[in-house]
Amino acid sequence: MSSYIYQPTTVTFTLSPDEFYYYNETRGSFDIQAGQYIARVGGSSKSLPVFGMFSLADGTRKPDLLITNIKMMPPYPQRGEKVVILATVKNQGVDPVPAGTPVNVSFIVRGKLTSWSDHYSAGIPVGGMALVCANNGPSGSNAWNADTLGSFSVTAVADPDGRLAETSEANNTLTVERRVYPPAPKNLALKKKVTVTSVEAPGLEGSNLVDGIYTTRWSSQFSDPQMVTIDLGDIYSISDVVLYWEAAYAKEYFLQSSADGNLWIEEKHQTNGAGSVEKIVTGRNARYIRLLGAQRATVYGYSLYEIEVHEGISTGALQPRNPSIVPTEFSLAPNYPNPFNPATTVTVNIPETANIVVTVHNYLGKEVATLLKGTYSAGRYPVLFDASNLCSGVYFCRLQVAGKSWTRKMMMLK
Ligand SMILES: [Ca+2]
Ligand SMILES: [Ca+2]
Repeated sequence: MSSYIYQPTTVTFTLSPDEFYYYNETRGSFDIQAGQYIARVGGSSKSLPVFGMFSLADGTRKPDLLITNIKMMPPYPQRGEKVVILATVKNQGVDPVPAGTPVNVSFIVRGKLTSWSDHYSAGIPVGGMALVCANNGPSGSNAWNADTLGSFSVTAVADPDGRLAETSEANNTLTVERRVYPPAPKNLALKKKVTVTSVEAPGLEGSNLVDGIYTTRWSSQFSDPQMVTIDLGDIYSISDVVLYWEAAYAKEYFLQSSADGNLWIEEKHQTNGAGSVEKIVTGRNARYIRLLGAQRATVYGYSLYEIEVHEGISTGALQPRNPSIVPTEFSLAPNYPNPFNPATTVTVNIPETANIVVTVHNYLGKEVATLLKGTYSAGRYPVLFDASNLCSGVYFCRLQVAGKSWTRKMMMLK
């Protein structure tokens, strides 16, 4: 005869609702049946000698609101745009939100209450979802003004004042990161006055260069030289000029700009043009843009679908800020913000009228942007460096005046 020593051991089982759910066809939801349950434990499924009993009682059926996503209109806002925020609210509880019961949502941008929705009362069935749109805000507007470039946090809170009894009140908040994008550069040439030296045939007039339609074109007579002049109507800060060539492009041309139509500055002398789309960065204040075709690439004329002249991303016609404050020396003020993503402002201090160049270089010394180029009067010039298309890393901003230069280190972190 052998003897056994029994040593008591406590085993704990945690049962979650997942172990009890069944699909209730009548209600169309996953339910848990109230009543008595037995839990059995043993060495195998045929031998479960240890058991315990417990019962589940019916609780109050409640809805459970959960914010599943935050959306914005427009979805990719540009700086300066009005943004309306929306939330998708799911009822993952076991009781519907009946029609007539408001489903309120507050929207918080960078920690500040921006707008809210208090007009949705169409009800949400069990397992259903509602798209709830901000309809009001602290200033009486339902829109948030996208005033700063870069990423920002936006939080939506369902039922913020706790009107609705839910199975969980702790899951009513969702925070996501969204982004404000730099505005698309404005095409200053659109519908402006164009003069051309010749037209190949009716229907190919110079006005086709600035009609905003990329299938209509200007074509010159089949001879060199030919010229296009665009009058922007006023002096603007110009970041670049884009040429959309047809098959009959220029092998050699000069692109020039002028503030008064008399003194012309050469922006580019192309000697080996390949047609297609060419972008010429200018970074200058000008009223007139002139394209002088010197040598055609084909036996045909000069033919372009469109010429775009993009406004400088700075502040239109660049003027010194606070003209009464005149700096005492040339300098680059620390950029703000730093580190930045994706844009930062550099202030250029100019004590007297001078010919200056402000460029940005990567850590290999390669120039990646021209921020200012030309003659500027005394003042402080804040200029925006937009690095949306560049990668993270160290950049150097460089100011050059009369053979001297000043450099400032900047850090972009994406
Ligand atoms: Ca909830
Ligand atoms: Ca066109």
